[in-house]
Amino acid sequence: MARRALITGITGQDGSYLAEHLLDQGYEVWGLARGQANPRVSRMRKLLSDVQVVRGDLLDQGSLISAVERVRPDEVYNLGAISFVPMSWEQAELTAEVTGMGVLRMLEAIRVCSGVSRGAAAPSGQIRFYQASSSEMFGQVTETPQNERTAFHPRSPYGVAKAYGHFLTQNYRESYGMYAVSGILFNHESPRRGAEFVTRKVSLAVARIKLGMATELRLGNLEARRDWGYAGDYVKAMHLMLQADVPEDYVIGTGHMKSVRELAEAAFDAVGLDWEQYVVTDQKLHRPAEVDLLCADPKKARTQLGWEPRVSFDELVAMMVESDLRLLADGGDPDQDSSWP
Ligand code: NAP
Ligand code: F7E
Repeated sequence: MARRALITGITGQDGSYLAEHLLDQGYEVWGLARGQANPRVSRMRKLLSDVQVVRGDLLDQGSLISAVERVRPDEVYNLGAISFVPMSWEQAELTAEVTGMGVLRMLEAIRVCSGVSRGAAAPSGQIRFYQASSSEMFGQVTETPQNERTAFHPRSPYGVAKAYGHFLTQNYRESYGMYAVSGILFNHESPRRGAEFVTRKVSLAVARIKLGMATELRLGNLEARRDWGYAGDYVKAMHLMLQADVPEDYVIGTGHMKSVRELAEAAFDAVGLDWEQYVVTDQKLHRPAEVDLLCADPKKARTQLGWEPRVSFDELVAMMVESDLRLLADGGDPDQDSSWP
């Protein structure tokens, strides 16, 4: 019988790539989707017609229990979150509820449905749980590069909520013997990245400028440095983590960092334009507390899981710019559901 996976955050960037990867591996894939008329669900159904949808919301404990009872998954991937860092200052409580408490609700749904209790041995054939932790937990970094033992100093309500989810996942593993792990993923991008994140904001603006549809690109802090990789590579690490004999947490990244300035330069270069002619900096786009740099040490994932990123920074930037040029040239609107590449 096919193994069954339940993915929260199925309408997001990672949900789509993970679902494709698991379908390729022969899984029966279920996606948890919220809302009664969520346009992102219709968009997802068009791209991923083999994914089955179960309704649920990370804010609603009962809905998660019902979803786990209905799907009876072998593996649960908790990717659902408020994931845009600036929004976490504007809606800090909602971020805590979805990105933080949502992890507790999902773990409880699994615990209750599997009949796990304190002190008793975890049943065999238990549901394996993956939590989407984030390099944002490192925040104001205490060492570079960052590994699984680096201390956390989150700099946003998002980072704080992720740290709660991270420690809780570890706690359920230690308290109940549950197979529950976190992947501490560094920034990963793709043509399916939301338009609010800096890489996609840049690739869309470069495409618009090249096609004569825009004349400038407004950015915030150009000096921030990130370790950017390709989402299609990173979802493979999520799956590998749940296949390991022993449940452990892993850092996933490339080990190389670039600044936002270098990102803009590479993207404009890809279409033969000079970034300095078009980029305008805007103080309003700076954050109340910035994460100045993030750089992964992915040695543990390489040696224990055999995981390696395949797509380089330059290939990623070229892929995103080319995809947005095609999308806009074909009359697509990145904000409309049907235009998701
Ligand atoms: P994304 O594109 O922003 O997707 C977020 C998903 O969460 C969407 O499917 C959204 O569904 C869902 N969601 C929001 N509120 C929800 C709720 N109340 N109940 C259930 N689902 C809800 O994020 P992503 O880039 O794919 O990232 C996936 C996960 O990895 C997130 O947890 C993110 O925080 C984490 N992460 C991402 C990165 C990265 O660089 N991409 C790095 C580290 C960690 P709707 O369509 O209903 O809004
Ligand atoms: O910002 C700077 C900004 O919004 C990257 C999420 O997936 O990765 C992501 O979080 C950097 C920051 O991603 C603009 O100040 C400059 O330093 O693309 P971003 P993020 O905040 O790193 C982590 C790992 C996650 O877990 C999150 O869910 O770029 N920056 N100018 C800008 N950023 C944006 N968005 N827009 C600008 O105009």
